[in-house]
Amino acid sequence: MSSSRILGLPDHLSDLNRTLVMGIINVTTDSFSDGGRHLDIDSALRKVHSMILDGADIIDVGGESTRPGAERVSEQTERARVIPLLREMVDLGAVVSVDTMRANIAEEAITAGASIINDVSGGLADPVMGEVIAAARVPFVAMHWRGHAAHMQSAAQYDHVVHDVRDELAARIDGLLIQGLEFEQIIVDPGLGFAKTSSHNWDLLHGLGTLMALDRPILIGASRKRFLGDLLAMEGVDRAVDERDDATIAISALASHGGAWGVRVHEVLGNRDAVEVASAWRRHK
Ligand code: PMM
Repeated sequence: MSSSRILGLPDHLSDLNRTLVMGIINVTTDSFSDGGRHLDIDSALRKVHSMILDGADIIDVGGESTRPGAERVSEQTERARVIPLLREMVDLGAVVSVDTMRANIAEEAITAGASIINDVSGGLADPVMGEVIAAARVPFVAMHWRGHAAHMQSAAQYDHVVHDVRDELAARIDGLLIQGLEFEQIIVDPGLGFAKTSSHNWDLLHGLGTLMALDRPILIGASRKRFLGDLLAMEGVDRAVDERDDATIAISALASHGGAWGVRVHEVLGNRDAVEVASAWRRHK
């Protein structure tokens, strides 16, 4: 597992000798896995509470779907979905990450108690994001991104996907440093499914070691994604979204063994078990 320190991460998460588990709560109408399920605050909080009991280290809340083809929601809608829920999550004792591409939402979220900002655009979608994160000195997940969801699949063209993603993430790190972030604030993510085919996703998982050359902790978001549906298809029919958790757990075990800092997942318990197994495996080598 990457031993790189992360500036601003709560102490109890800095010293764990295992991959962290980030549970997902999407407060959207159209996310591919849990869209529409958590739009009311009580149902969202029940899910958050159960993820905490299952051992989530961090809960990532998002108010805008980024599935391929999705249209953007307004800032006002995103704010109304995320900020009141975030306050309640912080009151419950959760370490909260906010999945947003908007600097204004990030800034308000940090004021309301968010510990981490997770930006699928790595700071590219909003030119002010870097300045906000630099000033706040919170950890920042910079995901590999080539454009908004509505058009991203047409950008899934690479000479060598692992080297190209590594180099584009390195350029993103440089850009964020120029905006004033500290190197230790940055967590990177190859962005599985974002301008990636199934085959690109597998290449990137296999190439985790190459991405480690960036010397930053790596977050992996494979949970329930379409490439798992493809892999497990039977008689030409993709495996249903909510029947992809066992495959997600297998990826978490392998990614953890391969050195991932964190896994972003919909169902926490099995993934937490997987990273514990990987950690025991390492300890007994
Ligand atoms: N995937 C989704 C949304 N946010 N954030 C990071 N850092 N990495 C990901 O892979 C990622 C993300 C899309 O999945 P969802 O709709 O299930 O949240």
